[in-house]
Amino acid sequence: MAEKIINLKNEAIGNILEAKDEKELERLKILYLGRSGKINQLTKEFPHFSPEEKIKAGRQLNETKKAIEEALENQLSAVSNQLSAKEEWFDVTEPSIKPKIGHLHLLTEAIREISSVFEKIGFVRVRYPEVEWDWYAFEGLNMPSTHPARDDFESFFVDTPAHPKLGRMTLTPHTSNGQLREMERIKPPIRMINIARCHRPNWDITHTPTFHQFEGLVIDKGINISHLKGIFDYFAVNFFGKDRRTRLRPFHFQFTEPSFEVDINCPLCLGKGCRTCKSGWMELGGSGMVHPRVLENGGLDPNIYSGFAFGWGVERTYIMRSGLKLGDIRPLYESDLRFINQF
Ligand code: FA5
Repeated sequence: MAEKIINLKNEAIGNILEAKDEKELERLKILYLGRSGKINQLTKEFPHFSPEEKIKAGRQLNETKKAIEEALENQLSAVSNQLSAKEEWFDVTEPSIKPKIGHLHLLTEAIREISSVFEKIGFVRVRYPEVEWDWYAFEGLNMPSTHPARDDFESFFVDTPAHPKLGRMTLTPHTSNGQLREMERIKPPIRMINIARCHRPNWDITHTPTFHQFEGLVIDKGINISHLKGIFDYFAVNFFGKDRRTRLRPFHFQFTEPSFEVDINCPLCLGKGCRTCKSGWMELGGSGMVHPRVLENGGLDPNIYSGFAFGWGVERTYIMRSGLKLGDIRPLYESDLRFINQF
């Protein structure tokens, strides 16, 4: 009996390994393992065996059954792999489909370009908290809690307990918090460029609730308005183009004295006045000489040090660059690929 079983096993496995498709394997399964298959045929001989022979043959038949089942399973997966390999065959000489490659967002490019223009003349890019204490965003910048100038920087305050010295927390409405933070971090000479996200409850074609500003701060002995003007003209030429210039208009900020609005000449008429710009100039952002009280709040002696600061919108500055005609800044934050992929 033992020999018969071994022969059956060899025959079955040999046939299974030869099988080329699922249909043939199904036929072999019925032939060997089916109700009237060859294994069950052998069990018909059992009644003639002694109890010991029955146990021995039963065990051997079970092992054979298992081996045939395993062989069927392995051959089935080999056959289907071969079929799918055939289906996946491709011509390596065929021209390929160009993969879709992403690119940097317009604002990331703007931030990198602005940083690199300032870094070339020794400014250091820094980043400070965008959820900030009242002291750094307002109080320390000469805007006590009841001062009406705070209204210009409408803010999202955070509903957390106030710090005994630094006050409440707010989402930064401007990057000027970086002025005090930088004075705390290092002693002059200071040449900082702080680019960060700002938040104000605004929503129209030139205002979004989240936007970016870049804040420059220069502090040293003997810094005056001519340094401020020189840096602005350097930026105008290196970021906007060789014929671009800036001009200063008197303004008011609580944290700078004197304060200025900075304009840049129009790319079309270069300052003469045209239908697009009317006056020949377009507004860039705010600036001024750092207020002596702000220097003191930053731990510096205003009798020794002086400095200037400026804070401009990244979005506005970037779209003002000639060639980029964006009538509305809101799509910059709408993640619409039809818009983003144009740049
Ligand atoms: C300020 O925020 C001052 N901290 C700037 C400053 C810094 C003055 C240092 C003096 C010294 P202002 O509120 O004007 O200033 O904002 C500056 C620029 O931020 C604006 O010119 C504009 O380009 C941009 N901006 C302000 N609010 C928004 C907004 N909601 N959406 C998009 N850009 C905005």
